[in-house]
Amino acid sequence: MFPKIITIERHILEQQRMHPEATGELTSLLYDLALAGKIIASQTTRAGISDILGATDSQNTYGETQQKLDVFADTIIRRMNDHTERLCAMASEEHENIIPIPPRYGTGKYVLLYDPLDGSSNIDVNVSVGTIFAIHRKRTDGEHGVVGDMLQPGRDLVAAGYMIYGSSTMMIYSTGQGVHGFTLDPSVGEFTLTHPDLRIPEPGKFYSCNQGYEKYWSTGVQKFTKWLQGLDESDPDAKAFGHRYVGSMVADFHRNLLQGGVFYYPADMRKPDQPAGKIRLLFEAQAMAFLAESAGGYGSDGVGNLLDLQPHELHQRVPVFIGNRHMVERAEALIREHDQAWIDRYMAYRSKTMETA
Ligand code: P6P
Repeated sequence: MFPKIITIERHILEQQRMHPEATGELTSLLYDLALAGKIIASQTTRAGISDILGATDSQNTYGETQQKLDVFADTIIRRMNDHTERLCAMASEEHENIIPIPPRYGTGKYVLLYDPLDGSSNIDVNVSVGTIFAIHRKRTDGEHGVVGDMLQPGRDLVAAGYMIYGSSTMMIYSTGQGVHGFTLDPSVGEFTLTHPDLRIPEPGKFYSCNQGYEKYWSTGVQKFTKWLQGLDESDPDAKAFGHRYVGSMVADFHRNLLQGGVFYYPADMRKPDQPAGKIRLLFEAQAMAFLAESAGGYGSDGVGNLLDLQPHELHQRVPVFIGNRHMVERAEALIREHDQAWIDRYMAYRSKTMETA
């Protein structure tokens, strides 16, 4: 008897049937992203062979040097999606402004936000990297999308997910009806369903943070980090969690999704004028929080649910605590108890970005 093979196309179509109003555009958009993932994977898995390793002489909007694969991945996603008439605009972590659909092409009802190659600083050392994507419905008038179509809360996402280019190439996505994982079978060039209905295992097993920066974190986050190590004097019987940190958010999130755990990237107290840390709300955090919540977990900025944040700038940063709900809520409680000064600065930053919207 042949095993039942569910390709990503078949699965998305089955998901679509659960939405009678669906027109198939989202199905096709997700399929286009899967194809872009295959093409990107074809380069990331042979980066040392083709002349695609190393840095370009250009920088992105954050002043970070762009890796050749960053530019390649960004170009592939843009070109796979600019003519399909499913999108009315795109936004990329690698571009300061939104990417309009060229006038020669028609437009559609969705906007796509993406980080083309998250963790790209790891490429040259052969560590897993990934592509993160988020899809919103257009909400403004007019044919072409504008930045206001990008600035929507994660709660309103139509779909989100990532590709991870590691020991295998996988695509994980959710339309809010569970989280589903597909593994690329290179022999046939298809993503096939290998991880249906993923749920974050309880209790969490790992914590993921760049602990080298612990001395620069707020008191509440430092106490959270001690608790994770079983070193909280007020809870001497607390267990110690394993520590795993890759330095690619996609890879760290993926492990925690499959094995349970929390990923966090808090603000650096040395930079009081940057109370939101490093992670980008629209290109990294929203998608991961959407997936975490769809898999029974939770994503917070340390104060509240990341999905409820009303974004105000395309490249807005946000502190991130994402994974098992009990672990994330412990972080929130310790921050509430010890970090009022940071909370005040962070809330002022959030309302300031509201003013600039
Ligand atoms: P650090 C990659 O640049 C990224 O945005 C995330 O993928 C990753 O989790 C984080 O930055 C790593 O940052 O400061 O620990 O190198």
